[in-house]
Amino acid sequence: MPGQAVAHAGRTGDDRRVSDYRNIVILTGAGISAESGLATFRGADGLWEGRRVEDVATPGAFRRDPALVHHFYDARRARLAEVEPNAAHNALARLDAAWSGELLLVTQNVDDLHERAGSKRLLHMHGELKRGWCLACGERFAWEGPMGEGAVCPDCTTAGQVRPDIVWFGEMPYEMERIDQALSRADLFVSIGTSGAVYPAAGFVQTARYCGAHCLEMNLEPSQGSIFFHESLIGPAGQLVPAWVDALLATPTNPARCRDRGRGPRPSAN
Ligand code: BV8
Repeated sequence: MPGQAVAHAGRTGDDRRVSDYRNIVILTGAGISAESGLATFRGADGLWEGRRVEDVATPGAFRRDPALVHHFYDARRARLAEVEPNAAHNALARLDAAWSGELLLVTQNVDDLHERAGSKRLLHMHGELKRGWCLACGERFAWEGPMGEGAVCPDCTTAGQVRPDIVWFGEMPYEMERIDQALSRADLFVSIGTSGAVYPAAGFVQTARYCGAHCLEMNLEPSQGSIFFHESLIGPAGQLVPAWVDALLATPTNPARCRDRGRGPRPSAN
């Protein structure tokens, strides 16, 4: 497997064989879209570079200066037309199509590269650039092109009350019950291209581990939560993820050893 492997030996949950995995939860961050040409948040040319998060990604910022916030998100939405999913996105879509067990891909990203690669069992916990939310009627809807302050709601036709359907700091991420349910059933938790700086996403590894999952991260550098992972593969996602998916799909799952969640302890190995 390319990339430098750092195994944190002797932690519970690492006695698993690949063939034991049935239920998988994958978390992705901005790092998985970096090789497609999308800026990350904290990198050198990071999205937050020169901008205070508070000025563009909080409800307060939108009340204070909606034009600035719309400009920030309109530019990112327009950029999507100039980029394509990369080998890491495509590999996860392949896994989604081939994996017979449970699989949930939770992305912090608001870009549309996972779905353009073909991932189906996917949820955007921080919203999507290509969706809008009308604060007048509460409706949410697909949105293409610039939004701007004068945007008209396609449902109630109110003008000027449409905001990006994106989770800003201080706002509750989407589908947290569904995510917690999947984490509690996971045999394998995989984190790809995220710095582990933002909660509640940064806490998923602890929840998954606590529930007995084997935890693996693939990242260009150890994340802030690296200590909680059983394994860290350090390198570019575009290389690590396809090789990891190939290895996983090449391993016949051993249903006998798979943990039937909630139906008694897993049969002993020997
Ligand atoms: C909430 C949408 C309350 C907007 C985003 C506990 C402790 C401390 C603070 C908190 C806490 N709980 C809550 C908070 C506050 C806050 C928070 O976490 N603050 C941080 C800064 C300390 N959290 C919140 O406000 C959350 N809401 O808690 O609500 C609540 C609770 C209950 C009920 C009601 C309310 C909401 C947070 C969501 C904010 N919205 N995104 C937008 O996109 O514009 S967060 C945004 O930043 C992203 O979605 C993502 O989550 C985060 C960025 O992180 P990454 O994606 O990891 O990107 P980053 O650049 O940091 O790292 C990239 C990584 O990739 C690097 O490690 C790099 O090495 C690697 N990499 C780069 N290239 C590659 C690569 N890896 C592999 N291959 C490569 N090629």
